[in-house]
Amino acid sequence: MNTPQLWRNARLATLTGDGWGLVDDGALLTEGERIAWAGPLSELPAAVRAAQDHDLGGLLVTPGLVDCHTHLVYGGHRAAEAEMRLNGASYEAIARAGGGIRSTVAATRAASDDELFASAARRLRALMAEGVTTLEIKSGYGLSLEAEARCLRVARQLGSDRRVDVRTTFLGAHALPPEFEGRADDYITAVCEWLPALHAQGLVDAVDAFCEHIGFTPAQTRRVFEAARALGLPVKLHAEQLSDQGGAALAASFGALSCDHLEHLSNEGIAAMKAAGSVAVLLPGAFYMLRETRLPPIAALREAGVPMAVSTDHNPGTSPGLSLLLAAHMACTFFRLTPLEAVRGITVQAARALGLHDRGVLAAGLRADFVAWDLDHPNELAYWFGHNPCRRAVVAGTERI
Ligand code: DI6
Ligand code: FE
Repeated sequence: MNTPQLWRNARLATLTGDGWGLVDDGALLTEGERIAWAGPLSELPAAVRAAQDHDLGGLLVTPGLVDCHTHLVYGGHRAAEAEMRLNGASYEAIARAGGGIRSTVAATRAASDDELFASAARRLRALMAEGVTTLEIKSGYGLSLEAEARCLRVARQLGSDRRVDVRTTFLGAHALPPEFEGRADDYITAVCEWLPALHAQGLVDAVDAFCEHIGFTPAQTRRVFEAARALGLPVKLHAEQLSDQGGAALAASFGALSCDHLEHLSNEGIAAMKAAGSVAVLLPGAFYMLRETRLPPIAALREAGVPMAVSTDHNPGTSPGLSLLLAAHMACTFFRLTPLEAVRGITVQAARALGLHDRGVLAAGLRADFVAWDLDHPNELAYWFGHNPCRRAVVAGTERI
């Protein structure tokens, strides 16, 4: 298992340092789950030349893609709601009328474990086919202890065959379930009580909340974060998506891994994120689907040196997309990220948004997660759309077929 394996005849884009890290006639040496060496084949130490050999046929090799913000596990879908929106109803109006997230909560509660697993697995296959090797999955469509646990268990199960690494995030504070109507503070009390129970079952890697006028207030969000902190769990936040609630600064004060969406982010929020080292996760799929016009403050984030990640935000309401490459493309066209920023945004910065420092670049000592593409240059990852150039993927040193 730990026999060194040589992966050669590749053009590497290591993404080490600040650039693409291009290496022509490159090679990777893996040992078990790790990269033991990466560089030009001509510089490979002679002693390891006897390793098992894989010819990558001249393909471009990048780090495996990381989708750092998804709501992949849910019942049903919301195509009819999307149609209502196209006929003039707003997302907020639908949410206030009990549709939106709540209708997915009802469908999720009604689904069997097998149905939840099967539908999420279908969606996951689409993401994996395009080179995703790590993804985050949030709960947030169960909204009871039992239903949230079920969704998190399904998420864990999706990663159990080790063809993809799944990180779970507890998003109990996503929406108010109908049984708590008019009692949002009581619901937050319940969420804070569920968290230790879920954590004790090994189901929670991070904690998230939806801080918004149609979600939860900053004060309620703070209570959730305090519960997370008491357990030593990292936090992240759906912040400043539809309005400026000061959520990013609040999350940053808890050392948040990331603040996500951020169309309405203020300068104070940017400064707080910079100081805390929080990653800005940009979600152009939701921006597109909601036909938003207000852009996240990309130039100010860039100037402040806040790392920017890009994700699908896959969910049935505002971003039913299953292409991380399309998200990267949209981050360039809509948000004006450079192709280098977008590609770093779906690799190294996305890993950082999950608190993972062992992946996202190709370097010795890191996880051997990489993808071989039928492309000349990595800038093409943010160029083509509706096209999948992924040819091979290796996860923790093992090729996935
Ligand atoms: N923000 C979003 O864009 C999704 N959740 C959230 O907090 C939307 C979820 C949905 O509409 O089902
Ligand atoms: Fe989201």
